[in-house]
Amino acid sequence: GGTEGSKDSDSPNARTIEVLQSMCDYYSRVNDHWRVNAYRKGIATLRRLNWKVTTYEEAFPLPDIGHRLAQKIEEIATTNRLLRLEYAQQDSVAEVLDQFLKIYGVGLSQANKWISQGFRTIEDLKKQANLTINQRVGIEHYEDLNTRIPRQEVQALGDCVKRAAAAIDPAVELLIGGSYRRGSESSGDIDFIITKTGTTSTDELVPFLDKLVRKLGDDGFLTCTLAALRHSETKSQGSKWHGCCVLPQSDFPGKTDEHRPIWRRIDLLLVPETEFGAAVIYFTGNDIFNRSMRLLASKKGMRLNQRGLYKDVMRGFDRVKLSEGQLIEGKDEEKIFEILGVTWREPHERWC
Ligand code: DCP
Ligand code: MG
Ligand code: MN
Repeated sequence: GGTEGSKDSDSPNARTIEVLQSMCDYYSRVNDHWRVNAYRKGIATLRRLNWKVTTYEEAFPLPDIGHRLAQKIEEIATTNRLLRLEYAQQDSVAEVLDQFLKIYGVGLSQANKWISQGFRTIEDLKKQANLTINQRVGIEHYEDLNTRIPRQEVQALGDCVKRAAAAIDPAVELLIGGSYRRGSESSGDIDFIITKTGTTSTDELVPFLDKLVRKLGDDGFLTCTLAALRHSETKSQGSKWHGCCVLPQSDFPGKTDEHRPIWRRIDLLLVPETEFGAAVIYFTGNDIFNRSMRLLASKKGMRLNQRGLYKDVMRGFDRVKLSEGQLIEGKDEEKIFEILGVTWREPHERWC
């Protein structure tokens, strides 16, 4: 405490007290009440002394100082530090890092930057002025966006989107991919693949997406835009939209009790019909399954990406790609499996 602090600096055991107090603060944070109490008593004993305790043998006989505390006092007096405390501090930085990495859109470098600036909690970050708009969304809705979406709710959210889409253009097809298509009981987000018969380019679907996003925004279904990327900006990965949505109260599966609407992540991917099969494979995943499919294609002299399966891809040293090759199949998911010589795997079998 404050007044005791000024006394501590005069004590011959000032450094020992300081380190033990940090250890005590740590135990207090992890709710180890028994140790907090033991440390407080031991620290009180040291404060009353007018001589410096440097060895275990000197410390142990003192009131309220046991075997372990006496060892620590000797360690601090001889090395000026306490390894146990340093471990505890490292653990807590690792925990903070974990927490920061769970903020939507935050990577290792941003998380480390905040830690080096002294931020330790989500609350600390909330008070900080210069956050990007997306970081602010990730922080303000930290709990929501880290809560898995029950399958039933993915379905209900999907129905809202499909209803709005049908009102704009009934010929547009929407498929929920990702973990939902693999049959997961819960999902991290909702992934939509959007196409229309006869389309050969994403651009043909852009006006539809604009209308859909506007309508769902007006309905209060979409709550924020995190990224809206045009074809030209995604290195030909199609046009996509990332944002958040909430389920209208009236559509909540389950029913009666008051639900606070939970913010959910939603991704919308536009693909022309000619690329639909390859896009569905990609967006169904999982990521490890995707990697193994791509590797297989490359071993067979082909190339698979989210737009299609290509042949005659020329590769040089270290399998570096030299030419794009010729498109073999993009439209039909099953045909891509066939051409690759892979037995068809149902989406729920694609966890690896
Ligand atoms: N994907 C991929 N590689 C990445 C990211 C995504 O291959 N680095 C593919 C496979 C995923 C799909 O995109 O299954 C959707 O991405 P999500 O991040 O939404 O992952 P999931 O839907 O599989 O899981 P979650 O329930 O966490 O959303
Ligand atoms: Mg997903
Ligand atoms: Mn997603």
